Amino acid sequence: MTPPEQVEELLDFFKSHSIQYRLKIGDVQQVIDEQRNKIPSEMIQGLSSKSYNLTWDNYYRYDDIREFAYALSASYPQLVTVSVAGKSYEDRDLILIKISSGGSGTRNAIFVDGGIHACEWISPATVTYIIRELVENYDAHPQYVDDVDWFFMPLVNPDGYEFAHTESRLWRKNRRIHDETNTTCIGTDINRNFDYHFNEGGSSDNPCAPTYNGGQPFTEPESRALRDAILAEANRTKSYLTVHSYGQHWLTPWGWTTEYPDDYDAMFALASDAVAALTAVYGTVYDIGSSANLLYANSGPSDDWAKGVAGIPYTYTIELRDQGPVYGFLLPPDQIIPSGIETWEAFKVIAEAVAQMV
Ligand code: 0X9
Ligand code: ZN
Repeated sequence: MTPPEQVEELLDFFKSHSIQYRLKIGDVQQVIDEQRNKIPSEMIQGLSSKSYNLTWDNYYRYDDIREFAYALSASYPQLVTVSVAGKSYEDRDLILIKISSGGSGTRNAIFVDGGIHACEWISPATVTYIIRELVENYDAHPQYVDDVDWFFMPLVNPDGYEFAHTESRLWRKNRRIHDETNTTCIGTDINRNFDYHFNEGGSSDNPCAPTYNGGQPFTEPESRALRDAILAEANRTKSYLTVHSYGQHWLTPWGWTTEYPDDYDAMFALASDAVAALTAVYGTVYDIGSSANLLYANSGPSDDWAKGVAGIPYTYTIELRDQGPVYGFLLPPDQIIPSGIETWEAFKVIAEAVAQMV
């Protein structure tokens, strides 16, 4: 991005250095402003509930997401248990939602998280949509809850998320201050802070960088809380789905090497089935591949750790809508419900497969 008064200088620089360029968004602020106070679409009818504010026609704040969790557990105490997995740096509760209809902890489990990156607002919006579908529409498809247990951390990085709402829309990291004497460079990329091939490329040890890895593994309260929540159920968790945006990629580990995991074929086959179900709804295309091969090298993300250390076999990073180049992280809120509807189809496929696993 460049401020208007520097556009001419930037273009001159490109031209004098023979650098090719292309305009993606002419006025980023205009796109951000347009997305405030969107008029509710007709699609939300039947989605809104009196006991919480979320309607999936707009991006909601941390407090609304937390209240949604507690409202569901109050309305459906047989299905939903809410706990606090830890505290964020700024002391917000990290909400963990368990959905289970019984089985005394013997059923196979799926662990889902959202909102690791603060600017990827479609992630917690889609994850909460899926939670709502499992719980409020339980009667329509009880098997997705009766055959597996679900664990959701819908907003891993609430401090960054709130900062993206109030101060800086494209903020990515958490909000930890590393050095009281340097408060211009703060925050760690939670998705570079996990202890598996830590700092082996595609992460930064510069606190000013958007991919700052924290200097050491698990320096961040949010990554520690996510780690501990995953480990608590790891022996029966068959799939870990970490929901990000954007790009429409269904990614497998690894990020630190272009080598494939030993069981890549099985991971690819299940991903293909999930993506086929997703695409069947609106034709939204996803590509499938390992992170380092499809995207770029990066190390210390939660999915590599969940597979490499926690031993969860079907571990995916899901990069939701869109493909860019226009909206990217600024996905218009009228795409939340379509994203929820199509992603739910993919999650059903994962749940059916997990239910069968031994
Ligand atoms: O770079 C990331 O952390 C993820 N992309 S994002 O645009 N949401 O920031 C991709 C992480 C992919 N996972 C692995 N490399 N294992
Ligand atoms: Zn992300």
